[in-house]
Amino acid sequence: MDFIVLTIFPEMFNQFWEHGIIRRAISKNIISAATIDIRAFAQGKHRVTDDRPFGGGSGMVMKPEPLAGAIRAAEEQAPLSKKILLTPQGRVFDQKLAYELTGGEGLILVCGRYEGIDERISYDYIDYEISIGDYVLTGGELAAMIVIDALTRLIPGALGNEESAEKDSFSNNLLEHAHYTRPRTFNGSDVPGVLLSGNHKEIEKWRLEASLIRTFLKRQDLMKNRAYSQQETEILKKWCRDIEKIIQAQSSCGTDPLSGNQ
Ligand code: 4F9
Repeated sequence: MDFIVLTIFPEMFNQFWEHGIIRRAISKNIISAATIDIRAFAQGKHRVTDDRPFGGGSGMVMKPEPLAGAIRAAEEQAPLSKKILLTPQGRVFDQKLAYELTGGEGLILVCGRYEGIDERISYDYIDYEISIGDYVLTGGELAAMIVIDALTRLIPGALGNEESAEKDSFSNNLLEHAHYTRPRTFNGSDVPGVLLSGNHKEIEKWRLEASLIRTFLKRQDLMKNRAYSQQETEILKKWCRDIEKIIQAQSSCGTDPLSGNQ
């Protein structure tokens, strides 16, 4: 997959391309990474890329001509890539959108600065607008890195055999179970015994239950529109029965603080 980032701060990406899984994916030709300096397409001695907004008001707007020049140069390098603008007004990025975007040849990611870019660029050149969340950044660069990072690790071969994107949080709309490594006891806490048992079936069952519990406690919103396997349904039903038993035990003891007849 080919990534081309259009920015007035290309140096921001130098470190990003040079570390961890992104670096390895580039060296294995699983992705290609390039930046285009929008300023290189600006005119005049000072190569100005921003200007005051028509209609007045505070803040500056990115001029259309340098952006159009940079986008055309990117299109020549990667004619099949989709052109994405990082903006708080876009579709909110999530794992589902990450999967969808890995289906394409590549992305041209346009990073705005200042108050935004001239509307005619969005209208004439941009295929999709993407937001990484409901907050305002000082520019699209960090958002572009987040999108590239999340996509790269989904491309087959980017993660080693040891790692897997299938088990990630969100890949099945559940959060991941807890992880432990050596030592067996740390700060007085032991690793759950089942993980030391060598019983793979029991370990898988524990992990599934741990995922369900975490998602229920931390992100119930993820659970609402999800289809459950038979094994998952059985786990949820068992919780119901266990909770029911706790409630019944307490009401038969007459200790229910709400019953008023203790
Ligand atoms: C981009 C915010 C994507 C959230 C771009 C200022 C942005 C952003 N998601 N904020 N420029």
